[in-house]
Amino acid sequence: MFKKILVANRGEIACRVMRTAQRMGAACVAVYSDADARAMHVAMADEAYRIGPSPVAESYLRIDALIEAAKRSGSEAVHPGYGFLSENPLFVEACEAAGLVFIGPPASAIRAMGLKDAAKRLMEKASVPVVPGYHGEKQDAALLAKEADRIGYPVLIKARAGGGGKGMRRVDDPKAFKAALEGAQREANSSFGDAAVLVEKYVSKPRHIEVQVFADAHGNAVHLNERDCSLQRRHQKVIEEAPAPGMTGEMRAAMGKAAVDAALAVGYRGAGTVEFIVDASEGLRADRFYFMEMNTRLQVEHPVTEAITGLDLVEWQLRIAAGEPLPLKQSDVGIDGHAFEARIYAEDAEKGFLPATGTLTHLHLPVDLARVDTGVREGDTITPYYDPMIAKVIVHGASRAVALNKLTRALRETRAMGSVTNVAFLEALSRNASFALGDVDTGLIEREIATLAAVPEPSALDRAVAALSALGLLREPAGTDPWETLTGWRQWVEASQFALLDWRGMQMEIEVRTLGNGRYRVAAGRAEVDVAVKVGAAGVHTLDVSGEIIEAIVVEAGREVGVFVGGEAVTFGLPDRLHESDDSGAGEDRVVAPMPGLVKVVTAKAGAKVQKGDALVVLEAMKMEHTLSAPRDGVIAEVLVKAGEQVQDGVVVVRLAEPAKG
Ligand code: MV4
Repeated sequence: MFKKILVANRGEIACRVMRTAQRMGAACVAVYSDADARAMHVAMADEAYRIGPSPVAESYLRIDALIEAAKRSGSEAVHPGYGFLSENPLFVEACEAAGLVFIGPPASAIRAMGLKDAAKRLMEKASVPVVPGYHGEKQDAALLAKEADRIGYPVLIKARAGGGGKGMRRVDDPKAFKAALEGAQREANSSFGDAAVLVEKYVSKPRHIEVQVFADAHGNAVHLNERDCSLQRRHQKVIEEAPAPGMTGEMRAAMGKAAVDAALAVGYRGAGTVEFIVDASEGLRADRFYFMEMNTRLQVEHPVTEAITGLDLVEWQLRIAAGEPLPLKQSDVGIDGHAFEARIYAEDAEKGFLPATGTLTHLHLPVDLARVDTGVREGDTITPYYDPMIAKVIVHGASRAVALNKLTRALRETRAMGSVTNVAFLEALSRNASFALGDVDTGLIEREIATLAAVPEPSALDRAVAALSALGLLREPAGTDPWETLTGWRQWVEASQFALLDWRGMQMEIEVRTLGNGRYRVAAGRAEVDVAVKVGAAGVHTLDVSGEIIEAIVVEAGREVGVFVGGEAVTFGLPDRLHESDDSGAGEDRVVAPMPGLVKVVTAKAGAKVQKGDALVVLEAMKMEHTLSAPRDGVIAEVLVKAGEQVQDGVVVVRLAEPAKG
């Protein structure tokens, strides 16, 4: 077994690989970019090396820097994780040239599976079922149109160098073929630098079922059953499960054999996944699955396979890379129960799943109910440089229904503040009726996105609890002196107090009338709520609302308060009244970042005279540029940021000198 392994990745997969490697007695070397200098995977490692600035092209994709770090650290092997260089044959060859063991397949296998058309030709030779279609080298339009007629409409045009659905065109009518072909070729050329396409019969009601395979260096190969990844949105997997609902033993054996044949056909070694598309229009049938592609890496969703087999797939990778034979024979591989994985992302489901950023001012993950693979901790910042994954929640149960119920409970227990997340969307999806029945297909999310992504207005109780928190009424009494417990903003009107809350830019004034003995009458808009509160520790309080006893978790983090009641999660902002009521215009002495982002340009200079509207700082956020301008004429007192820095929303970037008196 290796004594020292360099993990050429970041985030949750780097942590996950290190967990197994360290358990097996190997020292782990982490690599990090500037943005990751204090990241969790660096903290977990036995040693760590900086590989460059934050952008991936200057760090995690820098083959020379990674090889250099491996040599300097005396690593024997390199684990690539997934994404980044994990399927780059040049990286494999660079490792081997440097005398390092690449923990993964040979470069030849990666190349063989790299182009869809060649891969499909190879699979046909290995008698692996492929979608009826044309995968040839010839690309003239007339031939492709003739092939489409032979195949029979509807057909799908695909980029041979494509992946994840990019460059795909469905064609239902022969008259539309030429235009669709030209569009697909243009997109393929611009996205992949390769305009070649293949034409396939369109598989109706497609399900994505993939088979985990392992092969060693001694000619052995096994499969570790299948995973169903049909719950996708724009070709991004959202929730994965194993085994596939509706799978029969006969079909599992047929798909498993096909996957093993595919691996053997390319001289595979290590962990791989053979992706099939299944025509589920008449349920799952053993004669309706077709090879799509082979992923020559460990996949994000591998934990659901681990959950139902009881195996550690990273341990298998390390053992096989060290020359050991497969730990099990096919007959030893079993299935126990059912597992789901939900991917928690910093993304805004209501804004087309736009990636979000932010500092996780509060993060509570359901570690009591689920396996949680994460690469971030409370207080860490999700930056725009990398995939905004926060964690993977993996649950297991004796049956699919038990496991799905556990997934819903685990998602209800998940709390995050400081960045928008997709947790509410995932929880709604886990409770979707079709999904619960196992009636999954790749179009489910798109069909039901409106309800799944809807963000409900805060209830009157949510607003009441937030108001009590904002007024400091949920803090355990600090002492006997009433001034000690005077916290937060309050306007004393006889027996009434007012809290100002902000929810998604909408401000609301909430009146709280103290009735004594922990009882309050709260006027939240048109609704009035009578609530008795038993203040608990660590933000966990017990509410009595007209006789109903409800637990409320309340998290105060900076200028936000998170209210988690009855499975609903709502975050309110606490506007700074002082800033608001200030009439000296002092509020206009500061230019603040309106959202988290990257400082791209700083034109402001201390001492310079500026006019209202002059550009001072350009921020890049959400893949767009935002210019922060001077709020008034004046003189710049202080420039507080530099180009290249990350800033959170609300951070002061420029301060103007106080206007001259008089
Ligand atoms: C298909 C298909 C229907 N017929 N091929 C999407 C990306 C890549 N994984 C292959 N994809 C598809 N290929 C034929 N001949 C439908 C899809 C497809 C899909 C497949 C699996 C999971 C999700 C999907 C979402 C949209 C389209």
